[in-house]
Amino acid sequence: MDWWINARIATLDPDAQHAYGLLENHALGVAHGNIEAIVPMSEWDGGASDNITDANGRLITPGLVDCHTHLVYGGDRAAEFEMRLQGVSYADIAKQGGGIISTVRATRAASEKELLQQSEKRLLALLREGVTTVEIKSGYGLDLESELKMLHVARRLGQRYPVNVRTTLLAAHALPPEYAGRSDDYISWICEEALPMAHEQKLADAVDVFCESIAFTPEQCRRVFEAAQKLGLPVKGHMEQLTLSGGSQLAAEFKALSVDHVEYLDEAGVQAIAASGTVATLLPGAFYFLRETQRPPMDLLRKHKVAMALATDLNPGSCPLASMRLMMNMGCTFFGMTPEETLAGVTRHGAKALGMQDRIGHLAPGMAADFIVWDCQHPAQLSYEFGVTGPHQRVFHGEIHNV
Ligand code: DI6
Ligand code: FE
Repeated sequence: MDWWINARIATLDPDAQHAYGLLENHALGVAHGNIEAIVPMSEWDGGASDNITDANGRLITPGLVDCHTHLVYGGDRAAEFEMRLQGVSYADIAKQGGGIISTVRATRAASEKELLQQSEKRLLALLREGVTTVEIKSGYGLDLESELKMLHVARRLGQRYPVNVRTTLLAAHALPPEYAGRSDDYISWICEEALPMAHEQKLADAVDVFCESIAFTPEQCRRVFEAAQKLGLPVKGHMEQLTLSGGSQLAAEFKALSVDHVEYLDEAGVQAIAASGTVATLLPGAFYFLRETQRPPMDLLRKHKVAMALATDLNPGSCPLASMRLMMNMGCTFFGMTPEETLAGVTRHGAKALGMQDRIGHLAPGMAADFIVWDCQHPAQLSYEFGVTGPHQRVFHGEIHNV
């Protein structure tokens, strides 16, 4: 067994009594990529082991989980950023054929190799900050070849780097120009062709929709969810980001893994997702970057005990910010989360939002040995500081992989 000794361990164990599941002066034992033991130093008897790492009082947490990204895309939207700064809204840019569709053009034009090269720098930025699991969506291809190309790049990133990659088909992200005025036909194409093909090629672990006034209606999203359900794929949705559409109740009906953004979510929606065990994924980076003012209903989410994940939404239009640490800080400053809520959001609840809570997201015997030894001691430092305290060691499946 390999050991990390003299550590402060924020286990994030759901059954723990202490804040953060914090254990002082403990040792963590790893074998075959899994956590085998977590014991107080006073009971540790592993001195004869080959591999002993002295954490010297440093903090260990689960590896970070970014459960919502669009990090595979072509091009960038810096010019659009300049327009928005001059007062043109995100929704207006989308209506004028810019926004998501301009990234679709760049993504379609990129070869698989180019897409991989452009995307890996964003992935690496996340990994360097302690991410060990990341979700990656399609949704900038919007035709069969390009959607599958995006998912294929996501899978290749997972093979090339020490990170778990979960892929999500988000063909229902925007209406491609070929289908202008025929959005129901586009939804039929998703249900009858894109989804079955992505599933057949084992390229999609889940299915997502953009349920919004500038994207697809709840009725259209229902059709996508029904098609996903038939194939046994879990669903999730971009819900109530810019307006209240009732998409969260729909998602709850389908036992969605998560509803994401949820700034405009009302109490009926909160109750629905609480009952279905659906995670609310908060994305403060998009809220900040779009200069939104409506915050998610934090008190209602807490009152109904909804698990809150926290993620980057990393994408070229509404959050080109590849930093979970920045999101943790923004979760506190913009949404009023506590540092304990943000840490749970990027670990245990992020894992739940991916349906991976039995393997990752907290530290306990039997869980995957994906964890970070931080250059700090107090877990609140992870939300408080940005660009100061980084990972001292990044451990993936029991092996040190500093990237
Ligand atoms: N909501 C978002 O915030 C991103 N996608 C979505 O459905 C934005 C995507 C983009 O602007 O490129
Ligand atoms: Fe998103």
